This record gives sequence, structure tokens and C-alpha cells, in this order.
Amino acid sequence: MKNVILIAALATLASTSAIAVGTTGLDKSVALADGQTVHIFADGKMGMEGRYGQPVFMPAGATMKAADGRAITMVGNETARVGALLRIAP
Ligand SMILES: [Cu+2]
Repeated sequence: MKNVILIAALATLASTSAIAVGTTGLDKSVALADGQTVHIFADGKMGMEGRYGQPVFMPAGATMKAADGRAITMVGNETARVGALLRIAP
């Protein structure tokens, strides 16, 4: 009985930390030609990270050039989410 409770407690702990890791909602990050990075979240909105690892303002609708030459149009301007992301995974 004691082991069953311990296993249940460990399973709860594991799922709680999995939720914590997943809260950033980050889908992917794309390097830009100018050295900045655009972070694309699961809901399609984007946020900018500057060359020095800081959140950067970029208005929605602005066009960016990816390092591979693709053009990406800014959707949203998620500076706060990028700030949270950089604090979690510096
Ligand atoms: Cu941008």
C-alpha cells in the first residue's frame, strides 16, 4: 500500500513538471538574416529576440528576412512571452 501511494505521488510530480515545461507554448524559433531570432508560438503569434538575447519590439505586419532567405511576416508582438521564455531557458 505504501508503495502504491509513493508511485502515485511520483507520477503526479512527473506530470506537474511536464506541464511547467510546456507552458511556454513555443512551436519553433527561426534565425533571421540580421542576427535576431523570431520565436513562433503554438497559436501562430510571434515574438522577437534581439542579438543580445533580449526581447525586442516588432510591430505585427512587419516583414523579416530569415537566415535562409525566406520572408516571414510578423504575427503579433509577443514581447512578454519572449521575456518569460528567456527567463526559463536562458
Ligand atoms: Cu519579427
